[in-house]
Amino acid sequence: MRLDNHPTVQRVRNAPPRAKIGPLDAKWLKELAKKHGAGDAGLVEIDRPALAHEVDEIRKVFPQTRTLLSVCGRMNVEPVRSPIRSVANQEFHSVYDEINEVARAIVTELSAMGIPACNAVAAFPMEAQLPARTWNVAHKPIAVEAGLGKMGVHRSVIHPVFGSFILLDTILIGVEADAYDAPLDYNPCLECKLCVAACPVGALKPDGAFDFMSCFTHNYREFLGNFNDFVSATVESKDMKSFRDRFSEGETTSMWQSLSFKPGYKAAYCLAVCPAGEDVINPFLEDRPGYVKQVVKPLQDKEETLYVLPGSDAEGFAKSRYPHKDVKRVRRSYTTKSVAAFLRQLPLAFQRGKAKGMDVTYHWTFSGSEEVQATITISGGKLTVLPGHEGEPDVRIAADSNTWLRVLNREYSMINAIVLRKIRVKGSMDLFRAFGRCFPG
Ligand code: B12
Ligand code: SF4
Repeated sequence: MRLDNHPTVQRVRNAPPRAKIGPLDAKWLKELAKKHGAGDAGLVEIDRPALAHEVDEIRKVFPQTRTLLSVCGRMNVEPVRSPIRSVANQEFHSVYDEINEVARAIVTELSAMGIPACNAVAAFPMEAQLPARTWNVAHKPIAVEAGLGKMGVHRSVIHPVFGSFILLDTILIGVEADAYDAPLDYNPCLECKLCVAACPVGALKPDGAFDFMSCFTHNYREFLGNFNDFVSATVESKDMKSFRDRFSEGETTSMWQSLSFKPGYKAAYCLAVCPAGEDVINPFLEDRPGYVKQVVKPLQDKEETLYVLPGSDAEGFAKSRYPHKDVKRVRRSYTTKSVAAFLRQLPLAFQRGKAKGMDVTYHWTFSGSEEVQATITISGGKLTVLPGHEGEPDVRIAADSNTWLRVLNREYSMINAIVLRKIRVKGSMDLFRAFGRCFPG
């Protein structure tokens, strides 16, 4: 049959022509979001310069995107603050489900009106196999541009009224709107640093720096990559005793609970203790020591297991700051698949406590299957990774890329690689070892 003769084609062609859609009424769009249950909503145009670095990722989800509708779901404060974390986790997961439903309802209504729209996922993203990052749409920078809040010291977005007790989602719309929102002109974060005081593994630093690896190792013990540690313990253990050294009976049961129901965050104390936001701040303003005693202390006093990488900043921090908590060493849970990934992961794994006093430039030259040059500088507690060779190095490292990856992934010994000259270090071996200490596990 010719396309022109197909009944669907004939019916659609004979229907009255559809009116051209857009630009959409911004006020109406935000009210639509609230009607479907969003706590708040804001709009950003796709070509906002502050989001330029995100556009390619957003377009992978929905290429026609013209407008970003940022929405938040509101969490109840007290459950998030409960020292019993299953209670807090239930609140997180319920609101993730809720905000996904809200986004879906908005998309359904827009689609029915002929407005193309697509909801990006709100809960932990399911793209774990992507090489660079596991999420496409980064909700935080969009929410900031949409005026929904600003990032606080704890690096989550704080809403001016609801405070830190929000979860985010974004609806990608294929039509322009007639007005867009601007970022807030102040930051609701009070800089009280209670989030820093509450984090059990010291992942948040007073100057706003964030130790991704320490948060990921502890808080996400039963998520994503850390599940690989459970699998490797199962495969590698020669008997039940050696398995239980790595996973106690309680931990195995807890892993089962995470897999059967929804994964349990081990902490999220940074959000729990945050007093910011007009609806939240009163108890903090009225009696600050009383607030700390009631909200922060129970989380600090809680007896629990803290998961750390051997030799990490978190290990030293947790042992000295929380002697009453059990500090358990666990293994790094992911493998590094390429030299490019190694260089990308360095800032996430960097332990600045281990870099104290260092002022060193390393020139790396990888050969073999990946030919890459990089300059890595560790100075003033900061790490910089640049492509190519820049400046004068203190240490030169030349490595066969496959061998380097096998050493990183604990499949081959560093000493063998050096003896067989597959890895060559020119300069101080002490400085080379100091480099390794900055990336434990
Ligand atoms: C990656 C991620 C994480 C990572 C990194 C955290 C981070 N600060 O970005 C980990 C796993 C540690 C994490 C933890 C948590 N997260 Co989270 N997370 C995300 C995710 C998927 C993307 C974050 C993002 O856009 N970062 C980009 C920039 C803006 O963030 P940044 O802080 O400047 O930079 C960090 C990241 O870029 C990260 N990074 C850079 N490259 C790479 C590569 C990889 C592979 C990874 C994993 C990370 C990473 O390292 C940087 C330094 O920390 C979003 C969901 C989404 N699709 O947007 C949720 C999200 C940010 N998380 C959220 C929440 C609630 C949490 C937790 C409280 C979970 C919990 N219940 O314990 C903790 C809080 C930790 C903290 N203090 O930040 C909420 C925040 C809501 C809000 N009010 O802002 C979001 C928006 C999810 C949602 N739909 O609501 N999260
Ligand atoms: S706890 Fe205090 S410092 Fe931390 S994000 Fe909230 S207001 Fe800012």
